[in-house]
Amino acid sequence: NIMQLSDDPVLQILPFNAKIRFPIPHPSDKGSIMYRHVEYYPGDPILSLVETFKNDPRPEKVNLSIGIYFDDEGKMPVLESVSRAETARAATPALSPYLPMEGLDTYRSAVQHLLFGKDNRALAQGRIVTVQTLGGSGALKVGADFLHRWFPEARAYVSDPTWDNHRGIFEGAGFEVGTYPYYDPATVGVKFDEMTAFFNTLPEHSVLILHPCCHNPTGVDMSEQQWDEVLQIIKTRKLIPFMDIAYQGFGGDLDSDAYAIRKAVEMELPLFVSNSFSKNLSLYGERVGGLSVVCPNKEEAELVFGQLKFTVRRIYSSPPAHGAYIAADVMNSTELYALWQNEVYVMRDRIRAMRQKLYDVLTAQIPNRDFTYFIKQRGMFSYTGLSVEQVRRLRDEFAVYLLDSGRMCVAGLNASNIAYVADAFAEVLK
Ligand code: KET
Repeated sequence: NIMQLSDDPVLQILPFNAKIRFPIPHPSDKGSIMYRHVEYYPGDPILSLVETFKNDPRPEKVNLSIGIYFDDEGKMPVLESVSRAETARAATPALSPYLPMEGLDTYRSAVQHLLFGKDNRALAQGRIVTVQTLGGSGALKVGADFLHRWFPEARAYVSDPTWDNHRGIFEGAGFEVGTYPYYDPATVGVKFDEMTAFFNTLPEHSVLILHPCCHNPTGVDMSEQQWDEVLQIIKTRKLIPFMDIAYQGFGGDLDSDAYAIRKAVEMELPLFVSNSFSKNLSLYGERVGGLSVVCPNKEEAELVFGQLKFTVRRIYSSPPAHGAYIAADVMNSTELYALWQNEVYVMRDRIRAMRQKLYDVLTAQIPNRDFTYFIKQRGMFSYTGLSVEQVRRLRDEFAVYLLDSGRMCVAGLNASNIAYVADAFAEVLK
């Protein structure tokens, strides 16, 4: 319906997994013929909701939509570690030459240490290559372009459900994208047997997009034993694991959140890793990310590295410098690194505390319902199990914003709004 698309901002928000069918009717008819064939873009389900939230005049409104960490005052924090690095840098005005296609050296090695561990053998063997990218999204794009170019027959598979843009980026790179079974609403766990059975049907070189920690949107992660089993199947069937880690440090700790990555390297898998510092350095707008590829040997690593640079050259030539300098300064200083690590754990612990609070209030109000999943889920997100109708009621009646899928960004809760949100939840759940 044309009027609905243009008039009601809430109706523009599509369900999380909505398939958009083209052609979508144009929202207006102004008589132009030039761009008549251009398909209407109804907006992104996450980013559009943020806009709707901004325009909501109700003072009690609560944003639990986008994956951004807010502190207990409801503000996006400037980390002390980051601010010290910024101050030090600002003291010496610097030129801003182009970075090389692959990005800043000191940044790339810092990424490798954080993901794989400083003393990883594969690093010493020179078979892991890393390029700096425009956030985690840029890493996914460069990796997807590379894979589609060199494995043109391969299909890509994302978890059901996943972060919507996984599909978007891989389809944009020319992939046919399927889903693999993952989330089980009945147990609020992983459909492990179904998932592994599915992986066992896939042809060689199928690309699996995996969340090594803090699964988005469900908050449901695999155990280490489950990872071991999955990685063994991946190895046996010669699949290509592509691990997207955007929340390192928000689940367990910085090392344990990299368990699946390090285990895959130990098992000599041909691994792709996209990482993002948007959340754990609170540097969203700087676009600081990386793509790492673990290769069987140094010779192949050099071939891959060359093609990654070429891929970057053909998209945006070279990455932005500032955020990479800041991230490198934090990671490469013993003092700032220790400070940063602690700041990440403060964010993680605050999210955990909010989970606990929500659980406590809801359990007190609706004692016959099991809310333990709120405390078991990990990272920034919780799949609340709320229906689209309940989510819409939260938005319309209480100005509490979740994604239509029922995904809540737990980091949007704080001491001032938790009681209000919990009451609103209880109200729509009753
Ligand atoms: N991977 C995952 C799993 C992810 O959740 C995000 C962002 C990204 C990559 C992108 O990272 P970046 O470094 O910003 O390019 N997710 C949140 C924000 C968004 O949708 O863009 C979100 O899910 O709300």
